[in-house]
Amino acid sequence: MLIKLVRQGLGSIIVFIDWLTRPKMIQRSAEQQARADAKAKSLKLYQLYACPFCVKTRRTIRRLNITIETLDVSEGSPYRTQLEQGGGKFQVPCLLIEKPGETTWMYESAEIIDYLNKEFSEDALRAG
Ligand SMILES: N[C@@H](CCC(=O)N[C@@H](CS)C(=O)NCC(=O)O)C(=O)O
Repeated sequence: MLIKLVRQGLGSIIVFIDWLTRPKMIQRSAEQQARADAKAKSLKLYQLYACPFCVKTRRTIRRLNITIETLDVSEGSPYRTQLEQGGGKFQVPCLLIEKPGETTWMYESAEIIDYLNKEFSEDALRAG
């Protein structure tokens, strides 16, 4: 109970600091932004609002100026079950990457951030 309260308190502080220090969004040409928006549609982020690793991942998403659907996996949420069954374990953040004929459940914030930075770089977007 106490641990849960401390966790929630720390989580709220992290979210507040994140809000105060929001990263600047990169700007693209309209054409490149349309490519980025289309590409981001194949992604979903399973997450918890106040989880520090999720905050870190959402900061990258904001900086990259993309919209990725976020699915909250709080207790009782159907997305929690989806994550456990699809990805094989309960851990957030987890990025679901859906490509024709291929589904990937990517865990580990560092790996997700690295993937997003590469996929949404100007060069990758130009290459299509
Ligand atoms: N090394 C992982 C750590 C992620 C992590 O510890 N996430 C916590 C939430 S902040 C979690 O999902 N814990 C599993 C649980 O609570 O059962 C990362 O960087 O993504």
